[in-house]
Amino acid sequence: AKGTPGYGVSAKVPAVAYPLAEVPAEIASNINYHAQFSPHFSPFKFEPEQAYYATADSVRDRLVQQWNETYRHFHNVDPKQTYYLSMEYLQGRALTNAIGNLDIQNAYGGALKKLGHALEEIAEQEKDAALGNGGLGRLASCFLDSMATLNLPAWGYGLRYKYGLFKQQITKEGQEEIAEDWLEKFSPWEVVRHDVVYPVRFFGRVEVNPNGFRKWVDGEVVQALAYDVPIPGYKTKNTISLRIWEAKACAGDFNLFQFNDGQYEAAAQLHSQAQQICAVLYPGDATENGKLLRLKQQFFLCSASLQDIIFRFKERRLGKGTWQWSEFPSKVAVQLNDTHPTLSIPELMRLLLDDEGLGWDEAWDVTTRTIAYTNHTVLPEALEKWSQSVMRKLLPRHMEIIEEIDKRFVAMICKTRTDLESKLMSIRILDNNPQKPVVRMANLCVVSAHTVNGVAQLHSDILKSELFVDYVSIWPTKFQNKTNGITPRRWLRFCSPELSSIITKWLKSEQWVTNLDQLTGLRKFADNADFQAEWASAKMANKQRLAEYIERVTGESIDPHSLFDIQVKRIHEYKRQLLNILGAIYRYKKLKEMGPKERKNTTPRTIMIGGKAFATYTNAKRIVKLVNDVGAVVNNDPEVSKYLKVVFIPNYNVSVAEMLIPGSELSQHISTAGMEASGTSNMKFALNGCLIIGTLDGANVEIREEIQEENFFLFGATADEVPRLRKERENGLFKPDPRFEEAKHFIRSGAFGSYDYNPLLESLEGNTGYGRGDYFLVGYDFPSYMDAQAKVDEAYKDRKRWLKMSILSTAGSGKFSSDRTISQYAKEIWNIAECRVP
Ligand code: GL9
Repeated sequence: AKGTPGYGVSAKVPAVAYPLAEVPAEIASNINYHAQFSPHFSPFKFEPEQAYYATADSVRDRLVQQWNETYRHFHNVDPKQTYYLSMEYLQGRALTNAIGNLDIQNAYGGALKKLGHALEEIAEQEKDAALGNGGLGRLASCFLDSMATLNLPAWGYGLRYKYGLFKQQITKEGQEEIAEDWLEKFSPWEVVRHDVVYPVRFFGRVEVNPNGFRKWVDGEVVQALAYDVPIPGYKTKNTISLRIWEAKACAGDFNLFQFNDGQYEAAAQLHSQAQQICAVLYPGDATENGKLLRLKQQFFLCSASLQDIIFRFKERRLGKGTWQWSEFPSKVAVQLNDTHPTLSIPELMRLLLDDEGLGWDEAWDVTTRTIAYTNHTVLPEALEKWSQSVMRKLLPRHMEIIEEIDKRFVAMICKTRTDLESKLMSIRILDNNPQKPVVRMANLCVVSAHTVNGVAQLHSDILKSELFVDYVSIWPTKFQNKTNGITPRRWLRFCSPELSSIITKWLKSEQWVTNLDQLTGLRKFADNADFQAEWASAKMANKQRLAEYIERVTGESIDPHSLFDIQVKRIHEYKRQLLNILGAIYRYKKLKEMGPKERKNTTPRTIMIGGKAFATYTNAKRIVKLVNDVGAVVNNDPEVSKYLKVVFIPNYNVSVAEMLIPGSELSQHISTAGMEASGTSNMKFALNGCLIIGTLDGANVEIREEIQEENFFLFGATADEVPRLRKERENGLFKPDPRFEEAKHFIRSGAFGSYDYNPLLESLEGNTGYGRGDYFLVGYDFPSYMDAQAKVDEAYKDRKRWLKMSILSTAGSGKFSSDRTISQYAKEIWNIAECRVP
């Protein structure tokens, strides 16, 4: 399976710079041009929707120019380049981001005004590109933004799912999932490359020729067709690519004979099979998903991307005299975003062994020097394991290669590390348990990658001391930490222009946008009354915008003077939305018991919770239902609703986050310690001057260090206490706090309706849920959580103190820029350097 001649750079194509419209009048005419000549709609309509598409087309023209220049420059310089392989990207909207990064807000804002539209209003027309589930996918998108902004020769590979993450609707029953076809009309942000097509094979058999060479033949072959999405850097020409693959049948696969015979479905069978591959994003939320189709998707990404990478490597060697495969790792770095693209390892081996004719040792050397692996979770159910028989059927040659890697690893241990022989059962790649023989993908990654990293210091420490402890003794220098980060462009500069302009004004420079450490310069103004007043008014403007949004989508009117308390993330028992809502229930009960005078002395709060539950995760869906039921009672209680509101925010996604986060004052990051690898929304909230109530988990630990402990509301057991507490819990040694019992009892009394919440409550008791009774220690952490919440209420009463804490949160967030994270990957893992387009 050789790559067809693809995206070559022909000397015949001159590098012409077409003049771009600069002033609003010219831009307006360019937008008009697109409305007329990119005929997506009838010509005489120019409603916000048409205006959006025409504006996007106009902005895309500018991107394409920079993008081609970037590609040409990389091609000529031929630097070492990184390829980020990820099954998920959560790009969100592109228009505001592109306009912001190109620094053309004023020009486009002015142009649209001339055409009778407001930029903000037409930007709302864009559907989120939601080709991911949560933090892992959003991280990949933040990374692309930083790679482009840092002028790194790097780009992303992914899949072009037709249906991205489902749309969440809240009904009386709770969450309902609705398929979301983000390409329903089309996306103006992708360019199809009809000349970039690679064959990807499935099934078939291994043929051995007389001189012992092995070759994968027969089976079915589908075509991978490239779509490129431009990723502009901030205030730089560099514009990199996110290349997403679509699966297509081969032209000859349509059976005209069958069609003419009236067998229409059979005739198109191969076409519809191919289409299935990229039809849906698996809505997995850190759960193992043993679907054959999922394995097909993973291989499809790996095979197409590696063929493309090899094609480009060869293309750039052409005309440079002789070259050798051993140079490949000095030109190519491949980063695996979790184990989902692990098949890159055997696929690169196969391409080198069977197609390029390398010997095992040479191929292994090239592969292991090329590939690096990031682990994103320690949840056992999320560690991918594939059935050996499924793998052998779908990918017979890869299974052979994996067996050989496993065999050589075992031999190496038996020869050099007899002390580890007793551990072989758990550290080798194949689990040959006759009941259920599987391939352990994380083990394959650790054995094959030159670097393995976790995503926050605590998480990386846990990898080294628990999950991968035995490998550390074999390869002590393989393991690293790369604490996650977020892009300050999308997550502050563009989503909160009010706060951004105050920061720029007081720092007397806008350099913080690309050098986020400069935010520490705000520390000296934390007590300054003028600065505080400006800060408070920007936060208030954002709260008002958020309140309007909430009213629009939920019908609930909330008081912008109440404390805005937000928890938004995927719904999962380990993230403990249940702890939050039990706290809210207790608060409600106490407010009911108070007299009017006492109530007046409390801190009014609006608790907002949002997030999607995996469709088959019953307890997560029950939590969604409970939050909604509690809201229905509390918000309609005339005695209490002035002091407490509980709102479920439907359909949480990237663009909703861009609205919520700037308006937040307190956010909850309250996972059971040791379970949240990093978290990234914690960073977004802190950056926006939102205080955190949280456990010592994931990146919370480092955020608390950076913003100083007195500005962080800490509670809960620590990661090293958790195993002992679980044991005690199992042995009946746990004595629940009466407040916890009271909250649960209140639900059971039917205060929030007749829905049967017993299964959910029982997961906090006895020996149910995960089989081990309150595995997530909600009961254990409840009292310290409530105490921390009481401190929040007190702190909020003191305006000056709260504002100071808010300012210090932003000021201490510099470390959490994805620019810092990506610079570290570039230096410490990829060994790549800047390649700036002149
Ligand atoms: C995750 C971790 O759970 C998060 O703690 C981490 O911040 C991100 C990014 O490193 O990765 N791993 C994982 O499988 N998901 C994460 O969010 N899940 C989803 O993306 C749904």
